[in-house]
Amino acid sequence: MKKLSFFFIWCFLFTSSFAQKRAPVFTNAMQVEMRNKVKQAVTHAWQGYKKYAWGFDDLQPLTKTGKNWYTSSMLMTPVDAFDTFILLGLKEEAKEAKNIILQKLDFNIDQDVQVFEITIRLLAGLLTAYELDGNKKFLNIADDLGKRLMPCFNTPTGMPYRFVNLVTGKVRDSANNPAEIGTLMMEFGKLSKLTGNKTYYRAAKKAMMAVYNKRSKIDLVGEMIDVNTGQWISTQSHISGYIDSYYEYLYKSWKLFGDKDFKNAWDVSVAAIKTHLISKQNNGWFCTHVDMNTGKETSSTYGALDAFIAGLFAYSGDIKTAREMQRANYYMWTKFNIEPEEYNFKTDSILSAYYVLRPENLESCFYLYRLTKDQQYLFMAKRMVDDILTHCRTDAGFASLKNVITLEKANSMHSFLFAETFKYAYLIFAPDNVVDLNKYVFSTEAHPFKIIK
Ligand code: DMJ
Repeated sequence: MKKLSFFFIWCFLFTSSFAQKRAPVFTNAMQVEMRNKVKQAVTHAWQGYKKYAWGFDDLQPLTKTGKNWYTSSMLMTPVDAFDTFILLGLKEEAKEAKNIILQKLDFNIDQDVQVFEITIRLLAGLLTAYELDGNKKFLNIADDLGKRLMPCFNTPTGMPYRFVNLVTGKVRDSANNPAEIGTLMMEFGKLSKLTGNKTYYRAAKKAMMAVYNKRSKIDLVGEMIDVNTGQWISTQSHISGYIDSYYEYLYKSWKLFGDKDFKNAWDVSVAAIKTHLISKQNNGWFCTHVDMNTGKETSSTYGALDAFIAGLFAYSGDIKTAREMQRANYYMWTKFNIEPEEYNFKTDSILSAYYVLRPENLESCFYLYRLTKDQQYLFMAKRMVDDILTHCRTDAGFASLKNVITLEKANSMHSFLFAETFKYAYLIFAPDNVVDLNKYVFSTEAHPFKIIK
């Protein structure tokens, strides 16, 4: 009898420890639940925008007021949000956004605007709106905006000024950076493909290749360049803000347009990133900051913006590097309540404690899950989405955080919450065909652009 009960206890312990080791499964039901949660969050944020900020660029979720970037509104939130509503099947919200865009959006505004931000949010949003909805008015507004932005390229190097006046064409700020110079290619290129006006593609490509041609002997670019002289103003090199989406668009422009010049530039650049910027740590692989000429480390800074790089590695086929970098991204997220804007990965401490509802960490999870189907990325994404919904929600929408440790909220809700953060949060848990990566390339603001053969 004793022997028998010992046998049963042994069987129980063996099977339960075996069960513990089995990887947890992210079921279909869990995916449906996550999709619904994200949809509810989107409608909650849109209700807040409609109630307190209708017609403005952005909602300020704490004061419950609207805010414009410049002297009058360019409808940042409706334009950035429209394609997310379509992809999530939010028909009523899509109709409301479409109506206000087509009735009110007018770029005949006498003010200097930041070329990069207007391009990635508005030009991209309008182009995708046209491709997904089919209404030609979206394309006409995009074309009008494109023409108003074009004077920015009138420099000896072809690299654009940072600001242009939408009425007079007056330009200013000749100190620009690779991200703001290179992250025009998909939008201006797409505009050319849709309108037949090749000048957009040519101008954006000339600008992007001008940055690439100014790379150092070790194939890195700096952080700031004079667009008139072509001289580097800052030789800091990294994949953080000011450079990040330049690299993103080298690869994505190749995917979207099939132009081999972009592929060659990407291949050279990514090899340099791997040699000089990747820093292998116990918590994953981070990207560091170095001098573009010597490759010598200047600061071990990483942050919320940098997190896009894991997704870009995955998308470009280097899954091993992508996995290691996402391990670092997730560590950075879970070490605190939510990832901080800037983080020193060698001292394991925060440099800038705010969080502005950025998407990049989720974006990388999205690419890794799509391309590996490894469920650990669904669990990672669930944790991040739940954290955002828990810590950033207000009764008017969602707020940025002043500090990821204290969780004190800040009075801003960027339009990229709709365009990117919510979109990737939803798509990770959605079937692949909602956006087929063989047919679309996401812009840096997560607007899906159709690949034209
Ligand atoms: C977005 O506006 C774009 O992704 C841009 O390239 C940099 N990051 C913000 C969101 O964090």
